Amino acid sequence: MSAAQAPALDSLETVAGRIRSHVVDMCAGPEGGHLGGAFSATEVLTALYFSVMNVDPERPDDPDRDRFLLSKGHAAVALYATLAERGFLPAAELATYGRPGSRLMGHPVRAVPGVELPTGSLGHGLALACGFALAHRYAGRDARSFVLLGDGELQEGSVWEAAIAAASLGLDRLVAVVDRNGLQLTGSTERIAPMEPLADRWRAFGWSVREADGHDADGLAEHLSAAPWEPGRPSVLIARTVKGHGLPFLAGRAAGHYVTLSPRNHARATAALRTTGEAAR
Ligand SMILES: Cc1ncc(C[n+]2csc(CCOP(=O)(O)OP(=O)(O)O)c2C)c(N)n1
Ligand SMILES: [Mg+2]
Repeated sequence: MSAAQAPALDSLETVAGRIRSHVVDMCAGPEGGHLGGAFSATEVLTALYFSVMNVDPERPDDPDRDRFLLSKGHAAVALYATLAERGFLPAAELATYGRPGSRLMGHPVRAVPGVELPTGSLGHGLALACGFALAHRYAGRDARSFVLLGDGELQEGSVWEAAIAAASLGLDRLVAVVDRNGLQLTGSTERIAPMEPLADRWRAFGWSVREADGHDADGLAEHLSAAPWEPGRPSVLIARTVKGHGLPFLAGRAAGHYVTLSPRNHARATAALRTTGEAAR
């Protein structure tokens, strides 16, 4: 592990708890936020930024840094909270989220330190990450490129076009994670457009595939650190997650996709997180 990786004084679980707490606060503001998909992705982001990726908030433009793209850019609140916890931006700035003049908008833009490219229009992140991986190869750099996709997002044809390109180019420094929470905007992914057997689909496209508990940050970190899992193949980790994980009144419900938390629900969410945090200690 290089000096640029992981100021791992706290457990990944503790860090994930702090990220969730920031997200809840942001979602109680006037803009609201995509809380469900932020909470399903929290451990993936925690593992990447606090254990796996070679990034340094003091040198955000280091050409050798690993790259990350939040292809499911609507989960911006989780990314902002993670970047703040990792030191890319002041935690106090999170209070500006969604307010006039803030650089923390509903979807991430490059004005935010640590954000590589703007995302939010689903279906583009994998192709962009392929571009990073190819550029690194041409430059002779060892950096890895990570991208987080939503499972509903997989309905975009451009994802599979990029999957074909990545495999045929043998981009084994490219690592995709699918947030497999089983829900998209309006309901169940399997009812709207069945994707199973998802792992076999990726394998058929020439990718090296693993599946894991998407809320076990340590397990995720182990898998992601070890990528590439097969030389010459891009890697995809299917992270089994729950949308709104950790909030009993929203978990697993499409209604949690986008919320503006009322003062009452803000208090309920904060209490639920506190209980989870205490149970973890
Ligand atoms: C091209 C495009 N179409 C539609 C949307 C609107 N939209 C935002 S989130 C979302 C659902 C995404 O579901 P999924 O990828 O499963 O994300 P998650 O469950 O992780 O929130 C949609 C349709 C968009 N951002 N981009
Ligand atoms: Mg989903």
